Amino acid sequence: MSQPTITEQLESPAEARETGRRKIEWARQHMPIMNSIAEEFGDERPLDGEVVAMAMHVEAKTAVLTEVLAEAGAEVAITGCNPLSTHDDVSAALDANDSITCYAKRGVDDDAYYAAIEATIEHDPTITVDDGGDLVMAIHDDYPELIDSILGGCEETTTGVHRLRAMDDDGALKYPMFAVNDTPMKRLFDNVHGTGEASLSSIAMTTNLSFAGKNVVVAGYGYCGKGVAMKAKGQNAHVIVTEVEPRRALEAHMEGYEVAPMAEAAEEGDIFITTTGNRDVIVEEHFERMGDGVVLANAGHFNVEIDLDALDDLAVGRREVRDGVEEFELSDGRRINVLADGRLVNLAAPVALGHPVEVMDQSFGIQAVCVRELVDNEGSYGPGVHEVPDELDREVAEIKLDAEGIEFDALSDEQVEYMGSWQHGT
Ligand code: RBV
Repeated sequence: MSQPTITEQLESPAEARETGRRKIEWARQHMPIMNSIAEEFGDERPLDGEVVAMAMHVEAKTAVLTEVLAEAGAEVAITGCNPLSTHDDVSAALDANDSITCYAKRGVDDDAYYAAIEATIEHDPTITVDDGGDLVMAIHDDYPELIDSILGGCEETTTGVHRLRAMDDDGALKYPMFAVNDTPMKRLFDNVHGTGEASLSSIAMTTNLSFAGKNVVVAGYGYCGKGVAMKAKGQNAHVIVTEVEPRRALEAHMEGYEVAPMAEAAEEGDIFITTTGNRDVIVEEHFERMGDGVVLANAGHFNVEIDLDALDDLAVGRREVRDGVEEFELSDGRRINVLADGRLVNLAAPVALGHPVEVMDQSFGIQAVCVRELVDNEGSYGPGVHEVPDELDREVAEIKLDAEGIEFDALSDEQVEYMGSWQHGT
């Protein structure tokens, strides 16, 4: 069975290509890190002869990463990492690039989603770039014969790194994977500011409702939850944080948020945003306590945080009240609104654009230098999850500071000596 590319699936691919190309050009104009890396890659062609398979959110910024890898000499096969985050026009523009084959299409069912992942694997990748881990998992489950010729891969997101570490602990991860998510350049910016801004803007655009004066419940106070809470506070909401980890609960408290169990927060909240990466965060007992008209959105990678099956069982009626908003009516007349089918609202709502260009420039800068690192050091990273070498993260930070025209200090020799010694006291 051969999986059709996006071009083969669209009625007017030429038109789509044109709008997609405009979106990519806009993003690229605002991605100084990717442009700097592209210049180096274009000269040195570090990926000549490599085949990169990617499963990521196929939209304009991701397209820039994809094209930069192609400009470095790679053949690239790409598909989506979520059925609702693909922009078909961008997908078509990418597919028109001679070095790139793109299978991503918005709104596909599970079978078509996984068939597209398999189609990228059929290109016999030597490198994989994943967001969430579905690609790496499919290779281990269904194409183990390819593992020997794979140099390694990179994982973009918290949930994917979590899955990989569990796999590694079981001895099941058979090639090296860089935890791109865990770098300072990624998670202090993309996870905090990117998730915060994009989740709130997607919710605002999808509902046309204000945050001001609302009780916003943020489930989880990891990097993503921190960002969502901070931005919601900045929009004049009263923020209630729910946590299961005592230090994080305390941190949220010390940062000025109300902290409460979900069972209590359920009664207070107007808007709920889940960011935990875990399942069953908002379940039946919480739906039972919520007020009329609440809005539920998820910003975690998978759609497991809000128990939609339980909500469906409770509901006497269900209808789409706005594009991207489904209203569940309960027997006592209360209405609970769920955004984007409980999928990550920052990317999967119909109006969502993903995280802002600037933060994705950073994340994808790390992706690009990690791919280069795998090729430059072929064979020196063993199977398993690897931290990204800190000098790569610093390299990307310095490119960004340079592009922003920001100068910063350097340690003197005496300071370096001082920091490296233990003899200095009072
Ligand atoms: N993310 N990608 C985008 N391409 O617009 N926006 C967010 C985009 C990534 C982000 O890095 C996060 O870790 C991951 O999506 C969650 O799937």
